[in-house]
Amino acid sequence: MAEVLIFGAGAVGAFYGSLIAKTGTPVSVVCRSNYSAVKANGFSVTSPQYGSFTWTPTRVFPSADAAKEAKVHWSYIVVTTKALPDVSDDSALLEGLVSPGTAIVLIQNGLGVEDPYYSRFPQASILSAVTIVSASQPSHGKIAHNRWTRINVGPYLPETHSSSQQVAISRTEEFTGLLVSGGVKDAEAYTHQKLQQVRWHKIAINASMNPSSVLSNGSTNATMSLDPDLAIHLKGVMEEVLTTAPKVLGAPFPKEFATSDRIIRSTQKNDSGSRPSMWGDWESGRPMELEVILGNPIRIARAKGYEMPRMQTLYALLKMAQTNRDKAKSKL
Ligand SMILES: NC(=O)c1ccc[n+]([C@@H]2O[C@H](COP(=O)([O-])OP(=O)(O)OC[C@H]3O[C@@H](n4cnc5c(N)ncnc54)[C@H](OP(=O)(O)O)[C@@H]3O)[C@@H](O)[C@H]2O)c1
Ligand SMILES: *[C@@H]1O[C@H](CO)[C@@H](O)[C@H](O)[C@H]1NC(C)=O
Ligand SMILES: *[C@@H]1O[C@H](CO)[C@@H](O)[C@H](O)[C@H]1NC(C)=O
Ligand SMILES: *[C@@H]1O[C@H](CO)[C@@H](O)[C@H](O)[C@H]1NC(C)=O
Ligand SMILES: *[C@@H]1O[C@H](CO)[C@@H](O)[C@H](O)[C@H]1NC(C)=O
Ligand SMILES: CC(=O)N[C@H]1CO[C@H](CO)[C@@H](O)[C@@H]1O
Repeated sequence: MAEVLIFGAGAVGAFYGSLIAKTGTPVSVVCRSNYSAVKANGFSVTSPQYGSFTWTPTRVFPSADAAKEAKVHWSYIVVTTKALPDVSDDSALLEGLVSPGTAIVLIQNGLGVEDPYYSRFPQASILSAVTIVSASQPSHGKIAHNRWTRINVGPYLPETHSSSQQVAISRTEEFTGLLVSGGVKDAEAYTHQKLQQVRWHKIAINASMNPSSVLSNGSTNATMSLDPDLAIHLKGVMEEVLTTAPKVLGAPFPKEFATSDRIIRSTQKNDSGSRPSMWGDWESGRPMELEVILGNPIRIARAKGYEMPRMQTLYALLKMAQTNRDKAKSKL
């Protein structure tokens, strides 16, 4: 039977892990700060869709090294840490866990998250997943699913000559099938190309809203999109990404993907007071996912000869704000 390991069982990892476990598949987890709580009591999940339930993972490990000692053959290693390549290369921690037949699934935001895994584990199938779920872990082991479950999974196949293409495609379908059987009705398998288009399209939203909220000291989505000057700025960033991505990927976006005007209009209408999660990271002194949301898109486009000056401005300002914040913190 397939054995699944969730690496970094926070909000997203524990949520999807708990649903895959509903299929009867053994699902184990690597935790960190929440290890003792999860080891003792498992996860308790609350969800408007799935109700309240407790999930006891098959095995709970305090670290990747501890998971290695269990000597399990993992069919899937699902990576749900925050993608912080400037802080740590999490792919290195999977050395010794990946064996022949292991597929690595990345459920993370941003661009370029697959590359470290793809380079380090050339034999493994790399699956790339994007989700719009809204979930959090308000205290250790307590997972609050707020809304949405949509998740798209695609094989990561940047080189068309790769001989293991077919394997990665069938593993994508198999993994998506696990999610669907676990109750995630809107899990869907995409091609490599369409999944990368989804990643770029999400960058248009996250790279415009997230840094702008932090740099304007915590504005909500609705406040920003209703302010005449900020609305011009948001649209400018979105357009920059939405016109650059098709050139980088060599194909136009599918017609059904929202335009910048549609995104801004729907944000204006939703005055629920919500802010991008990057604001929460900023306020609580945690590292922000700056590199995968801003730095990597800028560098990937630049390597193909395209500049995104608005993105570059946001990136430079926010990175220095983070550096200064951390310097001030370390003096305390
Ligand atoms: N939450 C959402 O609604 C949402 C929606 C869409 C996409 N995403 C994306 O999904 C990804 C995961 O986000 P999340 O909200 O689930 O983050 P999260 O709650 O912070 O979960 C990440 C977990 O990984 C653990 N971890 C990190 N490094 C580890 C290591 N070396 N060994 C063991 N455990 C480790 C963290 O432990 P610590 O507690 O010790 O840090 C934490 O429990 C991100 O890329 C995010 O942008 C999230
Ligand atoms: C606010 O924007 C961020 C995108 O960066 C998103 O995560 C969040 O869901 C948005 N909230 C609403 C209500 O649109
Ligand atoms: C930023 O907002 C916080 C509240 O979220 C407030 O305490 C702080 O004074 C503000 N900083 C500036 C520079 O306005
Ligand atoms: C608006 O945001 C709230 C909370 O952030 C959410 O519950 C609701 O579904 C959103 N409405 C729309 C139309 O996106
Ligand atoms: C990016 O936006 C999505 C909504 O489109 C949201 O779920 C996610 O949390 C955002 N990521 C960050 C790091 O803010
Ligand atoms: C580092 C950290 O936050 N550890 C916590 C893990 O969870 C237990 C139980 O909730 C806490 O007591 C620890 O402080």
